[in-house]
Amino acid sequence: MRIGPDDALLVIDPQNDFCEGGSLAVQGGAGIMPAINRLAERFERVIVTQDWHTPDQISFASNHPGATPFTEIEVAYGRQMLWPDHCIQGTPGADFHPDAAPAVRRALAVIRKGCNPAVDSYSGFFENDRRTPTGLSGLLRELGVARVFLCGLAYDYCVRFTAEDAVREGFEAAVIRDASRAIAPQTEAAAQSRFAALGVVEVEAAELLNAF
Ligand code: VGL
Ligand code: ZN
Repeated sequence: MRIGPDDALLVIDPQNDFCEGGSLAVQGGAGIMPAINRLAERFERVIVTQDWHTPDQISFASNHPGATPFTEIEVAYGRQMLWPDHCIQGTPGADFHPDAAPAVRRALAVIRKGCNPAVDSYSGFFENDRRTPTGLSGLLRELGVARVFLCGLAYDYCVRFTAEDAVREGFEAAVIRDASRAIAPQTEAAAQSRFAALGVVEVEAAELLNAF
């Protein structure tokens, strides 16, 4: 494997709310930032996504009286997991984690997602209706990117759905396993089998750093 100008690093949601002390903390979340920074330093093209919700976001359990986080409901576009309030626009929880600052500084673009209160968005490409684009596909295509390497939070949600949509949009996709962390073991296993089925390769950061 060789990394070149038609490769891009996608850093998914390296935000305070997904790290220790945040409202939707992923175990070991902050711990992946040093690896992400090392990778970002080497890639010519770095793009960061940012979960960016309004307080009335449909996927917040708090907006459904009597509902609890981590249960599912039926919405207009299908089943939707309910979450604790997180990554609310302009709050410290939505800010990038300070340990991710070097990678964020390198980014040529920040793609914000989940801004529509009526539709959640895991993927950096499409909202959870799987139809409304964020513009990321067009950006990558115009830059001549053919392959994307994904890392960040969380492996089993936003990294997973971004990787799936990358393949659907005609990009090659690889997930950097040790530069991502999952919310739960069950959905982590589900993501792994989807990756295997779709041809999304799983790589290690050290392997990639040797490929420049
Ligand atoms: C995410 C759940 C809700 C993620 C975002 O970044 O994986 N997960 N919003
Ligand atoms: Zn979210």
